Amino acid sequence: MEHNMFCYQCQETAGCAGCTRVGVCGKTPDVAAMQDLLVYVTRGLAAVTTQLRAEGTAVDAQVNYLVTWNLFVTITNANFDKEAIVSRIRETLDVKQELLTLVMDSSALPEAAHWTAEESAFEAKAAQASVLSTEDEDIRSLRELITYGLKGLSAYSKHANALLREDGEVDAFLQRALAATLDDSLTADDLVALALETGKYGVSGMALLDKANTEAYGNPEITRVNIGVGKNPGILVSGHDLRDLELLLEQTQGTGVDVYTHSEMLPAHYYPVFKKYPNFVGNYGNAWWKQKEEFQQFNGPILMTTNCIVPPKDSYKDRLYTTGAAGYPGCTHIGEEKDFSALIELAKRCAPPTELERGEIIGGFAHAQVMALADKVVEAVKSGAIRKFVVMAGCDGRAKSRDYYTEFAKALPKDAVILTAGCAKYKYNKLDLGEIGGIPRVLDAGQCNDSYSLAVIALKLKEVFGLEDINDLPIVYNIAWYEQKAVIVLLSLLYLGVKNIHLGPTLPAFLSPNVSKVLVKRFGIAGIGTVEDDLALFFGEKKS
Ligand code: SF4
Ligand code: SF3
Repeated sequence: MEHNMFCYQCQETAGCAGCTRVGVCGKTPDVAAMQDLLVYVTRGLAAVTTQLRAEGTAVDAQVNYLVTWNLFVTITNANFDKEAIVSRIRETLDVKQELLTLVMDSSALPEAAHWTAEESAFEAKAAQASVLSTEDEDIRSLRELITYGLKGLSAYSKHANALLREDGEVDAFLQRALAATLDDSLTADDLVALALETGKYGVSGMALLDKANTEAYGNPEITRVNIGVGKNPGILVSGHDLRDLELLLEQTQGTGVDVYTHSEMLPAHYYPVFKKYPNFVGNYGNAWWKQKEEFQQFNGPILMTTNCIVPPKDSYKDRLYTTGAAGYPGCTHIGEEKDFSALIELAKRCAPPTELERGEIIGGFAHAQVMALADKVVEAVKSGAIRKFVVMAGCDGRAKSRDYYTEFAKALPKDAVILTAGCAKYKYNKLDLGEIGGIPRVLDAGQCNDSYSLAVIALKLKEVFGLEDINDLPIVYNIAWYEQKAVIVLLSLLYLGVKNIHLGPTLPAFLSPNVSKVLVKRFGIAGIGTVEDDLALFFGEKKS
């Protein structure tokens, strides 16, 4: 069958199989083609840098940034701007050709390492660089599983880089693994091993970002975040980049413009350093997929620092700005000088945000805060006041089937505590689920990358309880996924030995039947069922 495009990297892919006409996310075939080509030339660049390292030649940090930035651009809902993507392809080809001259032995390099062309040839080449160009479905599945994990890892690396933190080993692995997805000599077993190794570096990448964030902004602490609005005009910041938020807060001081977080930026409120800004008012709205209504009602400028962008309505498109890896055609992109004055000036002419709701949500339960409460937590577990923790981290999305997570949270036994991170939390973080002995029943560690905190908490509890196996803890995993950052979180958990993870609302379309079988057999990965059945499975009982 003729396809206009092929993409199956996210949970909302058409028919749980692949977007072939246009992306459910709004990605058009021409943008999809340039994203495919960007991934292809980045794989080629990674093959060159991997060879250079093998020959003992150092690779410049700027090249590492180029690789991670390129992959980040191709994450679901990050960048819809064809021109921006084409210019990254050109830059990558230039850098690659220059580095190629330093390679001593280029005989084993794949075709992608050598390929270069004028822009007029990009479209034809993109068609050959499609995901479907790998014919064996299991090899394709594993190559894409690794690639999507690396995209997630790139996003987290880039955030750490923004805070002047880097890990050369993570970058070297990332490029080696990306290059390996071009290697036809690798078997399915080799690629399964590489996927797990990707998880290992996923843990390192998230640890690096955790260190970068906490050193820059302090350890997250229990915080009540206002979800109402004030009387001043405001700027709404979405995405995951805390450094962008910090710069915006600096630049808005004394301007009379307030700053609100949206979706994955909510956890910024939990960090001590951000609390010192008097105009950092609260969180507005919900997870990314509700932005069409909520951005319209916000009335002021919106800054998207990363994914997730929904193609904007005309009614607010001129108020939508992008920065970093994010982009949308027709929306102003703020460059690396991070001059936000245009947003501030626009905000001053805008009405204050329309109130959506009132109240507060509580969060800030990253690893240091939970460990500060360790005695209380351990006591509650020992006494039976807390029977189980349910990790419900991950992504939210627009699929109706995701109501499952709200219903599941509501129906949980009253002695169960939810551990969460990522925008999945919006499915239940405004419910009144109460607390157990002063411990709220929803413990929000932060953004999706802060799933690392949940792993640290699990490992610490394992130590405290003197257990041999992380799976002996009273913790079950019911994770929601949408885009590729969730893939690196999943691979990281698998690397840490976590078994029996439930993944929903549907299993990834990019897992072939055989690859799924391996994941089921080795790790007990499963989908979700009905709320009742899953409660029975996790707790051995029906609804409470
Ligand atoms: Fe489809 Fe998801 Fe790819 Fe968008 S990112 S084109 S929705 S699979
Ligand atoms: Fe959400 Fe896009 Fe994944 Fe960072 S903002 S968790 S979906």
